[in-house]
Order: sequence, then structure tokens, then C-alpha cells
Amino acid sequence: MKKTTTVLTYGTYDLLHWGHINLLKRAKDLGDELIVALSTDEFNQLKHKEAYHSYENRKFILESIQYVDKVIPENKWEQKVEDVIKNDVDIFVMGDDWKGEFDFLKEYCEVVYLDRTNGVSTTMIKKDLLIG
Ligand code: C2G
Repeated sequence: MKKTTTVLTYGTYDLLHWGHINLLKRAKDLGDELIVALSTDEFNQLKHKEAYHSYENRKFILESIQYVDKVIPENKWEQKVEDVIKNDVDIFVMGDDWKGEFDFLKEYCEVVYLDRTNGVSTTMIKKDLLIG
């Protein structure tokens, strides 16, 4: 029985935009199942990020996306090895703004950094809306 290929990625996914969707689509295209570890509101504080939408609402939005099969909470930096093992992950994916940061996972699974989508970001959206 062929094992399904499980892909795992992490992020805040606030004010969802086409750059996020572009990442999720390419991540899902690498396998059969895509798990997103979504930064909790508390973890965002550790990342010095403040999401506009709550964790529950960001989770609801992600779960509505055709490419996403499962959403789990990201509570701390140190949970990735455990997440990879517990979820039998084959491929870990992040945008290449994180290139190299998670190479320690190569001991447990394939690590893929996908090109970040230029021209859009949550920060940019917030700034543009401020200017009005
Ligand atoms: N991304 C992208 N293109 C953009 C914006 C984001 O490809 N224009 C990707 C990022 O590289 C990341 C994912 O979308 O892989 C989610 O981005 P963020 O929500 O900003 O995630 P981040 O705050 O980088 O959290 O433990 C890892 C962290 O939780 C990553």
C-alpha cells in the first residue's frame, strides 16, 4: 500500500493574500496531504507579530482552502521535529525568506524552500490601508 506523501508548512497566514495561496498551492502540489501549522496568537507575540485575525478565524479561513487538509497550532519554535515525526511528514516546505533556517529537519524529512511571491505581503497591505 503506497504511503501518502505528507507535506508540512508553518506560518501566521494573517490577512490572507495571493502570495499565501501561491505558497499553499505549490506545497500541496508536492504531495497528497498538506498540513499547516498555524501560529497561535501567543506564538505571534514571540515572533513580534500581531495578527489582525484571531487564531480561530485564521484557522477557519485556512481550513476553507482547497489545498489545505489539516491545520494544527504552532505554539513554539521548537515543535517542528516533533510535528514532523508525529505527523509522518515527508516534505517540510517554507517560503525562501526562511532559506536555510530549517535545514536541521533534513535529518527527518525533505526540506523545500519555495520562491516567495513578490509584490504582496501582509505588512504591505497594512501599510497601504493606513495611507488610505
Ligand atoms: N509567503 C510567500 N510569499 C509572500 C508572503 C508569504 O511565499 N508574498 C510565504 C512565507 O514564506 C511563508 C508563508 O507564506 O512560508 C506564510 O507567511 P507568514 O504568515 O508571514 O509566515 P511567517 O510569519 O514567516 O511564519 O515557524 C515558522 C513561522 O511560523 C513562519
